[in-house]
Amino acid sequence: MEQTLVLIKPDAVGAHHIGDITKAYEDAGLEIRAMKMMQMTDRIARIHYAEHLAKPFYGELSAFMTSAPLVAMVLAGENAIARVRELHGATNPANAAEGTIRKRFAKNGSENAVHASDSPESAAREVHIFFSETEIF
Ligand code: FUP
Repeated sequence: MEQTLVLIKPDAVGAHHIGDITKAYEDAGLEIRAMKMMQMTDRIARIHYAEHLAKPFYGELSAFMTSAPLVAMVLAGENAIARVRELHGATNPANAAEGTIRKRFAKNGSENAVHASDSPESAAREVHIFFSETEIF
């Protein structure tokens, strides 16, 4: 079964939406294979967001992601990568479809509640930034 890396970002953790967001995944039939609360460090941010390091918004993105705890998860299911991104909706909640997690819980296009891997290659890379093989069930 396909696996994907999800982060419930500091804004959604701070707004007490861990349960709502986790329920949306379970209601959609996705399986939680690993889960932990942690605080992202600058080093983890540089590795996780390597493709955005040179972008003008990187400083703001990194400051936000390291500001407070997040919840990291590995979700599994048929087409999990695409299905989770569909459940999340567009990056900016202003463009996200009704009922999606970002429409329901994101503040704006930067503090946008959740992250999910966008391809099998990024899922394989990102899962192992946050979890070792023995932490994934
Ligand atoms: P997504 O795949 O939906 O997480 O979106 P991107 O990979 O395009 O962007 C990664 C993260 O960078 C987003 F979650 C939010 C942040 N971002 C900004 O803060 N400002 C921008 O202008 C674009 C993205």
